[in-house]
Amino acid sequence: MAEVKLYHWEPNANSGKPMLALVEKGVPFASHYINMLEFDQHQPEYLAVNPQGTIPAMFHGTRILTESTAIMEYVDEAFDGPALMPSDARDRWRIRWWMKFMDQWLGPSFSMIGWCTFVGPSLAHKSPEEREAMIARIPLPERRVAWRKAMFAEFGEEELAESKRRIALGVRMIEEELGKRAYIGSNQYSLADINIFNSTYMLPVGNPELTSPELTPNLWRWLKTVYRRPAVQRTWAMGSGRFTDRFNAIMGEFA
Ligand SMILES: N[C@@H](CCC(=O)N[C@@H](CS)C(=O)NCC(=O)O)C(=O)O
Repeated sequence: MAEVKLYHWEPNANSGKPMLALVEKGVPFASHYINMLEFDQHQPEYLAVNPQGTIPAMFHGTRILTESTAIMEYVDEAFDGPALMPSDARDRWRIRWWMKFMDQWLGPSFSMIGWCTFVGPSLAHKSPEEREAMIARIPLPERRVAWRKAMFAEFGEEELAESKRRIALGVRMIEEELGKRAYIGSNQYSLADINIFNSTYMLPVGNPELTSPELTPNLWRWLKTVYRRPAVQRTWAMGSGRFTDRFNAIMGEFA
């Protein structure tokens, strides 16, 4: 079998999606940790893999794949193991609807809040000159804008308020969806669950005002079910630091 090599950061958001899909399918892979906070993703060695300088990226043999959701679909189709898409056309459509919703509308809001409260402050120890030099190496103009805002605390009040509005609304929508069926988009665990879990698994500690057994019983039941999956636990055990610590703290509640 051709070797699979995954370039990823922590099991979180976009990096976590292909990690979790590979582990669910039982596909062995070589893990290349990219330290996003040290800007490994903008070093020439990684730009040779993905010239956009974003993670994740995956090699399957000599084939290189980018875009986290598209990689998950590839993983599901290219390898044996449990199917991560149902066979019913309407279920497949719902799953794709939810993944698009997360990737285009809700995910960027989670990301903005995370960059404002965690990613930016993690680089506060670097001098302004060092930060400017890091920004200058970023290939995508839109990522330069995001990094500048994070590093120099320049996110505007209006855009932060809009992200918070989207998160509150998104949580309500997921709660309603999970009142209709066992998982997101269908009655079987699928790529939509992997996609959405990667951005919502921290809600119990990050947004307890939005997510609790009382406020969102369906979402709570789903989080507990997904946290308990062996592949999910194996994936988060591959992480380091704050993300895995938080995962383990919440897992403690769900055990
Ligand atoms: N649409 C891309 C987005 C990739 C992306 O922006 N990843 C973030 C990490 S979650 C990243 O690489 N950030 C580092 C940077 O922008 O320098 C995907 O889904 O793979």
